[in-house]
Amino acid sequence: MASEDNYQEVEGFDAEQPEKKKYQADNIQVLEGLEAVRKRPSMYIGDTSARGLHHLVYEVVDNSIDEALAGFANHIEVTIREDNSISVVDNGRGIPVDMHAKLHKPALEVVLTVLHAGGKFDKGSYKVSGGLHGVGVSCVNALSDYLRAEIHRDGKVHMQEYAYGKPTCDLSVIGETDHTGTTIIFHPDASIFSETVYDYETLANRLRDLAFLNAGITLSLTDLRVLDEEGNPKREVFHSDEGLKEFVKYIDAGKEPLIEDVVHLNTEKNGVPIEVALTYNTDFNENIYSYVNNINTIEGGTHLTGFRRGLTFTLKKYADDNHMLDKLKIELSKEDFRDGLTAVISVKVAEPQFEGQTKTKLGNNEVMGVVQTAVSEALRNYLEEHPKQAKAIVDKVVLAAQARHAAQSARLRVQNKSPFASAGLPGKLAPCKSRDAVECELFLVEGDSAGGSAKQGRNPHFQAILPLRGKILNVEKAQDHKVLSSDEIVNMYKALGVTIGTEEDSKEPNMSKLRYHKIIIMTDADVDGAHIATLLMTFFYRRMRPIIDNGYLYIATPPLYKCTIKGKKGSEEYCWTDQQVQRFVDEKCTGDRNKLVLQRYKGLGEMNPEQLWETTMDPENRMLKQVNLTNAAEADRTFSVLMGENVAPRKEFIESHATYANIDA
Ligand code: 0RA
Repeated sequence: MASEDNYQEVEGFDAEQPEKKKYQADNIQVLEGLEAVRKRPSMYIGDTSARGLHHLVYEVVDNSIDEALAGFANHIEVTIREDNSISVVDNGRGIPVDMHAKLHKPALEVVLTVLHAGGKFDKGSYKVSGGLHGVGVSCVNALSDYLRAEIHRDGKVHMQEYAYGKPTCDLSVIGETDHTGTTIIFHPDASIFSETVYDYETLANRLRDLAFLNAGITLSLTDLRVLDEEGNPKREVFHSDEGLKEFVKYIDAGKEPLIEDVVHLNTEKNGVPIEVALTYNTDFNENIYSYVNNINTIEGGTHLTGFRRGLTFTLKKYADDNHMLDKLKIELSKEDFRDGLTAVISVKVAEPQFEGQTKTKLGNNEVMGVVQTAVSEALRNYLEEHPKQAKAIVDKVVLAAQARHAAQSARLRVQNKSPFASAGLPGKLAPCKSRDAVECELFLVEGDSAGGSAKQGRNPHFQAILPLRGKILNVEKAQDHKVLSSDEIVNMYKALGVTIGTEEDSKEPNMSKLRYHKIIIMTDADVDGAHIATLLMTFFYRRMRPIIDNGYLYIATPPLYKCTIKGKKGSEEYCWTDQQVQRFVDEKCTGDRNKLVLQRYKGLGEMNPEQLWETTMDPENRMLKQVNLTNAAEADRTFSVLMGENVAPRKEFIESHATYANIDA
């Protein structure tokens, strides 16, 4: 294909203009395009915080994924370099470097400087992958203070460099090569982004998703900032031969399967490629993850609705046809089919319409029916061929219906109008005076004694204390009615001012009367404390997700040590790490460790109210970690793995899923 044909659809191009004028006009358009991106970056990449920063990588990787999905690449290497620049290397055909006949520049330069020019130009194909906004690699270029493109093509290595979206040199040949491919190296512009440090886990999660979503492609992540004892950088390779089937197994790794199989379909209907995998476990939560063109559709949409309808109708019909519901006295609700369900849905849509608050809800109506049909066909075949597994699933659905019935009365307990609730506030709560949720904080404190200290040490104007006795119920393993008859959990609902509907189908919490915008988990700095913190995080994750999504959940960090200079009153300092202790010795004890009196705190209970206030509760001094769970599938898997028998990984999990946020500074 001639490159002329490839690029004829560059926006704004007018073929009737005289040659010279046309050239200028195109140039202006190019500059205005990238200037617009730099002026209003959020319009193009969502935001300029950590999310936008990572989005740059997704954008470049998605171009390589497209090349792989077109059948020309199977390997994508992502590297975080020492200076937080990123390199993305693929083994595709290489971005074309020949002169663009009409724009008078190399095709590569067009791709890197014209908005939306990076994708495919022939009408028949569509950009299958694509970051959330599908803005193209030129946006990445505009928002980088440095970008280097190296193209291996036609036996030569071609190279060009850019700054702030503008070329700083002409395209040139810098060597010879025996293969083809594209390398993009970029360094985000610190004057645009509020955060410029890449998070390994965030990128790893996205690349892992992409490997499951695009079977056969190998993606790797290397972090040159982190070296092991032998000097090797941190590195992971992601590859899946079985696609979503493996994805579902990966998510359910910590769970007990209800059926051993994963029902897997991979088909195309009316030109819509559809891949779905589903299984059931013995837990009671629903975990459905849906993707459109490799984008996680957090808000769902027509593909998800089609899936649910296909699942519900097919299971219900199978159960009816086989007289499995004849004796059941209660009506089944569509929710009953989803207890213990884990599923991933991936569709590729030529012209996706994204709606909703975060533009992650698919609006295309034509997708609903095709997904429903595909799921119905595959599931019906599976049920007919596997009567034993089919019975296990239907039994579970019936159990869910019965549990839902039992939960209805239990649910009334957390309603203020219910006869169980007195004035609405639990007796153990020490409420704060302020009624302004934005400034109010609720401390969930491990144990009555630490709770007592916290009550004495707090600032009662905006800090409320709710002591929790020991371990709260593991909501991962409990049905609704159990969860809602636990005193500790009912107390949390009441203290927070959160209610849940009395409607049969409603599991959704009503947050409109939420009393606190900071909910702070305060536990001992030991293994039990970490377990309690994880149980609480699981509770919020499963039952009050908006608290986490809004960034309202925090973990307090009591110090591990108190350092004092021997015989010197008022010299004490609290330390959280061994390095801080060493610094205290170096600076305050003039390097003489004999002058150090080191007190190790084992639990919150060892601190008196003043110390607790000073180190852990006072917004001036404390360090809070904000709980952030950006990847729901990964978090879900982690919770079920953690909530198993294995104690050790919990602390590590909290460390890696809560970022130090000096939010009070
Ligand atoms: C346009 C046309 C062709 C390939 C590409 C773009 C391409 C883009 C990227 C971005 C990252 N990796 C990439 N690999 C390829 C087709 C070129 C041809 O016909 O040979």
